[in-house]
Amino acid sequence: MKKYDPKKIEKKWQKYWAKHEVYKTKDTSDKPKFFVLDMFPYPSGAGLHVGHPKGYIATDIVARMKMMQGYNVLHPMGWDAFGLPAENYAIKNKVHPKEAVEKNIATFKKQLGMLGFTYDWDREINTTDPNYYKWTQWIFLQMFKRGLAFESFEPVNWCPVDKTVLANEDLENGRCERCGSVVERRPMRQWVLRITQYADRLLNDLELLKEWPEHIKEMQRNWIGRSEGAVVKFQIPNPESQINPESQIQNSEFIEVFTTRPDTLFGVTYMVVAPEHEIIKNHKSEIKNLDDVEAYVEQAKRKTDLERTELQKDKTGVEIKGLRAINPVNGEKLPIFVADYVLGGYGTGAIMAVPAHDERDFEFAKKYNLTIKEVVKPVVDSSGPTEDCFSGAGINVRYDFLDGLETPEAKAKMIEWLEDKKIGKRQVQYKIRDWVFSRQRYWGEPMPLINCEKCGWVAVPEDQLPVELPKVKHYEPTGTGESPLANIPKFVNTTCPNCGGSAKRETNTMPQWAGSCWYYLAYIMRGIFNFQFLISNYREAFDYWNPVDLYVGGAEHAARHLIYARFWHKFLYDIGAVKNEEPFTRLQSVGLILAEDGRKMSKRWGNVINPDDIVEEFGADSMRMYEMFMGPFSQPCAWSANGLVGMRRFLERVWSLYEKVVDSVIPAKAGIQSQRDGDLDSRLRGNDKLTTLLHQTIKKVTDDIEGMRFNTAIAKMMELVNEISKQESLFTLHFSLLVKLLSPFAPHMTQELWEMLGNQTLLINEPWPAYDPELAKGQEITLAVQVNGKLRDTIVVPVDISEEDAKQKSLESEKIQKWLDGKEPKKVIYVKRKLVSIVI
Ligand code: ANZ
Ligand code: ZN
Repeated sequence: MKKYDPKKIEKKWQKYWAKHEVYKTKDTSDKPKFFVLDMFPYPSGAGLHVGHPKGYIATDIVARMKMMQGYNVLHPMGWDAFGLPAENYAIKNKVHPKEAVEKNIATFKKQLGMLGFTYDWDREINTTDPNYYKWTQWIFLQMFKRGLAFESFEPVNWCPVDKTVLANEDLENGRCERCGSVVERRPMRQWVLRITQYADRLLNDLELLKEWPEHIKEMQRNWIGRSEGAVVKFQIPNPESQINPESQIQNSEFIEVFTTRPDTLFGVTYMVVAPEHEIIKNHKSEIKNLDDVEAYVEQAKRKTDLERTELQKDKTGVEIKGLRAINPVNGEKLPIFVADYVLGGYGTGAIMAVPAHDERDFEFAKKYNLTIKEVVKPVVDSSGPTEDCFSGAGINVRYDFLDGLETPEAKAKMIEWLEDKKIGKRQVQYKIRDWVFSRQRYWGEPMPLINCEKCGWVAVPEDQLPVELPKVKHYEPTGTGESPLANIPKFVNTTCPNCGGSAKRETNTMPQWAGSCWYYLAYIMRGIFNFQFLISNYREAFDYWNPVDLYVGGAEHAARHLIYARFWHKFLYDIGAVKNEEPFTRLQSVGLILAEDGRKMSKRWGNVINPDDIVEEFGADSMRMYEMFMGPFSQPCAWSANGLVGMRRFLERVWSLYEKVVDSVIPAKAGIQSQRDGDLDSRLRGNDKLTTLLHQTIKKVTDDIEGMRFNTAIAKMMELVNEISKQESLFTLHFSLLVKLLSPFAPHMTQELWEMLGNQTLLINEPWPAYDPELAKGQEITLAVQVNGKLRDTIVVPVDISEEDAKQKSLESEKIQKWLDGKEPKKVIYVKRKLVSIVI
C-alpha cells in the first residue's frame, strides 16, 4: 500500500477543489441555510502564525459537517485592512499602506489556501476597496442625516505617539491599546456617533442572545453600565445674599450630582467635585486656598481614570475653602472638596458624599476626619451603631419622611419629593460614551462631509460616493490635530452640494472599527454592495442569509467590535435594511494558542511558529487536527511539538486501516445514501461491540462539532480507531463511516481515502452519518457540579465519560458560567462518576 504523503494529497485536492469551484455558494436555495462567520483578519506584515487559524479551522469543520447535513453553507473570508496597525507598519517599512496591504493580503491568502478551507473566494471583501467603503460611508451618511453623527468639541483621548484621538474603547487602563502611551485629555473637534441613544436596546436585547457566552454578555453589560438613580441640585449660596434654599434655587449657582442612592440624602456630610469641574473656574475669587486647589487640579490631570478610581488606592483631595453647598433636604451647610476619585466624565462630575454608606466616601471621610452619619441599617440588625460602612440595601432610620422605609421605597419617595420641589429628578446614567468616530490619520475611510460657510455641514450626495482616499506621497500623522488629508488642497477644496459656493471637505478619517461594523452583510451581497439595491433584486438573498448563525472569534472584541457591530446593525434595522434586530445568533470565543514556553506568540519573544513550516513538515490535516485537539476550544493552550507528532501518527494509523478493508468494491451508495433520513444500513444493526461504538462515535462527533468540543470528538474517534485496529478485517461500510466522520477535520486525507474506496463523489456532498439513538446512548449517570464547595448544578453524562469531558461539560453549563462570571477557575477536580468541583 502507498505511504501517507500529505504533501502530495493536499496539493492534489486543493487544486481539484479550486478548479471545479466546489465551494461556491448559491445565493438562495431550497435547502436550509447556515451562515458561519470568522472575525476577519487584519492582514499584518508578519503573516499568519499558527494561532490565527485556530478559529478558521473550527468554522471550517462546522461548515463541512453542515454541508454534509444538507445545509446551504456560507463560509466567507475577507480583510479588515484600514487602521492604525496597517498604517504604522507602512510608515515603519516605508511603503504606501495600499501596497503593504495588497502584499500582506496575498501572503495571507496563500497561507490560508494551504489549510484547505471551504471559503467561497468569489465573496472576498476588503474594507479598503473603494467599492466597499462607499457603503461604509453611505451608512455613516444615513446616521448623519438622522442626527446620529454629530460634531463635538468635548475633551477627548489623544494619543501623543500615534497622534490621533481615540475612543474610550481604544484604551487599556488609560493607555493607548496600540502603543501603550498614556493618553491625554484634549478638547478637539470630532465626529461622534450617538451610540448612547441605542444603549438601552443594546443592553436589553442581550436577553435575546441565548447562544452567546454569558461572560461576553456580562462584559457588554458592564461596558454599557446602566445605573438608575437621580440627579440632585445642591445650592451654593452667594456669600453676600440671604439664603433661602427653596425660593432661590432657580437663579443661584448650584452643584448638580448624580446618585444611585437618593435615599441617603439625609446622610450627606460633604460634597466632592472632580478636578475638571467648572465650579473651580467659576468661583476663583471666593476660593480662599486657590493655590492649593489649583496645584491639586494640576497634579490630577496627570493621572489616568484608572489610577484615579482604583479602590485600593489612597484617596486624596483638598477642601475648597470659602465655598459651601446646602443640603436641600435639611438646609445643612456642607464643605466642598476637590478629589480625583470623582471623575469628570461620568454623571455630572460631582457627588454628594455619604460616608456611612459608600466605601469610597467612607475612606475619604476617615482620612480627613469628616462627619459620618448613618441613615440606613441592615434589615436584620442586632448591633448598635457600627464603625463600618454599610453599602447594602436596608431600612432607613431616624430621618424625617423616609424613616422606616426599605431602600427601594425610600428611593422612590425621595425622588418624588425632589421632583415635587424641582430640586432633582429621576435619571438613568450610562457608563458607555458616544463613540468618538474621527481619527487624524491617513489610512481610513474619508468622512463624506463638506463644510460650507453658508450652509454648515452638508452630506456628500449619494451619487458622488465613494469619497476616495487620495493617493499621497506623505501620509505620516501631522500631530497638529489635523489629518494629513488637510495638506492636500485638491482634496480639501470643493463646492457646496447645496448652494454651489466654495466649501471644504472634512479631512478626518473613520476609525479602524468602521469597516467591520457591517462586513458580514457585504459577504451576502457578493461585490454588489448596495443597500438601496437591496430594496429590490437582492432582498431575497439578503433575507435568506441573515442573520449569521455562528460567529467565531476572540473574546477581546466583546466590548468593542461586538458592541459597535450590534449598534450599526440595529441602525440598519431601523432604516429597514435588515429585518432582524441582532446580527449574530450564536457566538463562540476562541482560546489563544500560546507558544511552547507558555507566553503569547510574539516577534518580541522570538517564539512565533509559522504555519508554513508546520504544513511543510506534517501536513495541513495534521495541523488542523492538532489545533482542535490541544484542549477545550475556548481555553488558551500552549503549543507542543510532541502533540503534533502524535497527531500525524494518528492520521497514519487511519491511513493504514485501508489495508484491512475487505469488500472495497461495494458501491459507495449502498446503504449510506438513505442515512440522511436517519435510516440505517442493515449491516449497522446488531449489537456487537464495534457497532455500538460506531453509533456512539457518530453521536459524539456530531454533538461535539455542534457544541464546538472538537477535542473530545477527536478523542472518541481515536477510541474507535483503537478498537478497529484490533480487528483482522474491516467492512467498507464501517471504514467509510470513519472516513466521513473524520472528513471535516482532515479533509484532504479523507477525500483521498474516499477515492481509494472507489468513490467518485466529494465528501462534502455525501450525507453525514446517522446513528441509532438507542444504541448510541449507552448508560447515563448524573454528576454533581460544585463551585467553591457548594452544589450549583447537576449534569447528565454517559457513564464512561472521560475526566476531561466531565470537566468541560461542567464548565459549559449555563448555571456554572453565571457563577464563574467570566473568570478562569483556579482548579477543577473530577471525582469519578460522582462530582466535578470547581474552585474560583
Ligand atoms: C451618593 C451615594 C450614596 C452613592 C451611597 C453611592 C452609595 P454607578 O453605580 O457606577 O453609576 N458617583 C457619581 N458620579 C461619580 C463620578 N463622576 N465619579 C465617581 N463617582 C461618582 O455609581 C454611581 C454612584 O457613584 C453615585 O451614587 C455616586 O455616589 C458615585 F450610599 O451618590 B453615590
Ligand atoms: Zn453651501
